[in-house]
Amino acid sequence: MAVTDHVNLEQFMEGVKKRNPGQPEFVQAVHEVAQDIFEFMEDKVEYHEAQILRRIAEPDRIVSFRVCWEDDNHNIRVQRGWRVQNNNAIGPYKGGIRFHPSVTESVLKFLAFEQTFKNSLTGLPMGGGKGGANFNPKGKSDAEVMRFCQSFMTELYRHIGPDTDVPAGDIGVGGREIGYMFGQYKRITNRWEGVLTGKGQEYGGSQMRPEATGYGAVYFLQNMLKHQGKDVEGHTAVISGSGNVATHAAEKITQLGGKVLTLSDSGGFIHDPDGIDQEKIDWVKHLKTVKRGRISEYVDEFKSATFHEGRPWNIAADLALPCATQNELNEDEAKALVSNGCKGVSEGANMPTTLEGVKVFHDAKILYGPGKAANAGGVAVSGLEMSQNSERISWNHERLGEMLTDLMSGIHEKCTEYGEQDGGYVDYVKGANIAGFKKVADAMLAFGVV
Ligand code: NDP
Ligand code: 2IT
Repeated sequence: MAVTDHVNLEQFMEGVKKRNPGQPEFVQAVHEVAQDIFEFMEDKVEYHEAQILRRIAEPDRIVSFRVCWEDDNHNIRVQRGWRVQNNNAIGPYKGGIRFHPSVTESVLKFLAFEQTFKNSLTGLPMGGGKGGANFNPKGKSDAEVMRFCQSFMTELYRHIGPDTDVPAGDIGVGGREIGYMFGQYKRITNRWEGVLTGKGQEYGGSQMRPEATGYGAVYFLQNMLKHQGKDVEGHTAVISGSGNVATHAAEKITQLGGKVLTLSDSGGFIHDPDGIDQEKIDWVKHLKTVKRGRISEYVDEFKSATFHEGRPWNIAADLALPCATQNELNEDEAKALVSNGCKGVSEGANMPTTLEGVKVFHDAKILYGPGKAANAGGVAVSGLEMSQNSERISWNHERLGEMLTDLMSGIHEKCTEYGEQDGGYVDYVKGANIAGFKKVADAMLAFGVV
């Protein structure tokens, strides 16, 4: 076939499925992007000729490795670790590390693929990567988590570096795990350098990184609402998750005068009709990061709330922020949100809504901010942490807060540039996909065939 006889979307997706058997999450993420990019590329022969989308959907490199560690009962345990380096056209690979039993190569490939577009949207020089292991930190002692992190880094260190690949946190990886991994990297290499972000304040971390993803997802929502002349104030919100992203999203919704009704974890959700105010959010943060407890314990402490199995999307609210994990909001749940009057959805998590669920939001023409735009505040502040480490400087909380709000407004603007439809409705998925793709694609064109 001549290069200009380019394949259509269906043929492209057939190829992706064939080359990635048993990897449904990766195929789903590529499909969501390819739908928009094929339309965008229709009259752009140079992208077809250079096979740009095909190249972005083929990770530059995947490293997979054995992670051995000893538990407190002296049993030898074996896990599998990965780093997926998807694309470094516009900067060093950058993206989180996830420790969760559900981690597979497919999950990490979808996350690294999404990260490539997300990082491009921030406007900062960062490529896309993701890593992790099928390790379950739940119920493990600090000493076990430390030994696991050290063993993980003993292999990972040779594949990363401040100008090569800069990991950070994600599900199951927070301040504690980043500390253990940074300590091991430094010990092996004898170098203090900004190789990880999300570090503690004492050793080069950004003052705003813990809050950045959740706050950013709310700023993105605020931008979407403002575009329609509305605001967060006076609105109710349902939020899933109770980790880093969910608690900080709840905090910012509350600060802006909204009322948060739910939080969740893998055991179920709590519904507090009185609202989850700052005092309750602080209690949840302590429960999750210090006591490492379950969200069901909330109802023992706060009598206004009830605990339910399942997910919170049937609770009526004006706004919804899925902040737990992928595919946690399906078609029926999307329909329930819409019929209960939901006006806006902002994704703190990565790909939390199924493709069918996204269609429901688009058909109903409600505001829908996809993760790669809405949750980009986290990696954006990671980018600022990288700059601070390279320059040996430190910005304060206030300055970083201004930078984060500017970054989120900038991402919103890029989405509207490419996503605004006739009649004024903004397709934020299309806007994010095209704006994110274009920068990476143009850089790749400049490099020739590599
Ligand atoms: P945390 O580990 O801090 O919290 C994860 C939360 O999601 C917990 O409440 C957890 O419940 C819940 N959860 C995880 N897996 C499942 C599951 N399979 N079913 C139901 N609930 C689940 O992670 P983060 O808050 O950092 O990450 C949440 C989401 O945000 C992820 O999709 C992540 O990729 C995304 N994200 C994170 C960023 C960051 O800066 N941290 C940046 C951008 C996106 P439980 O305790 O029961 O496991
Ligand atoms: O999904 C994500 O953007 C993250 N987990 C954060 C990545 C980062 O490098 O800060």
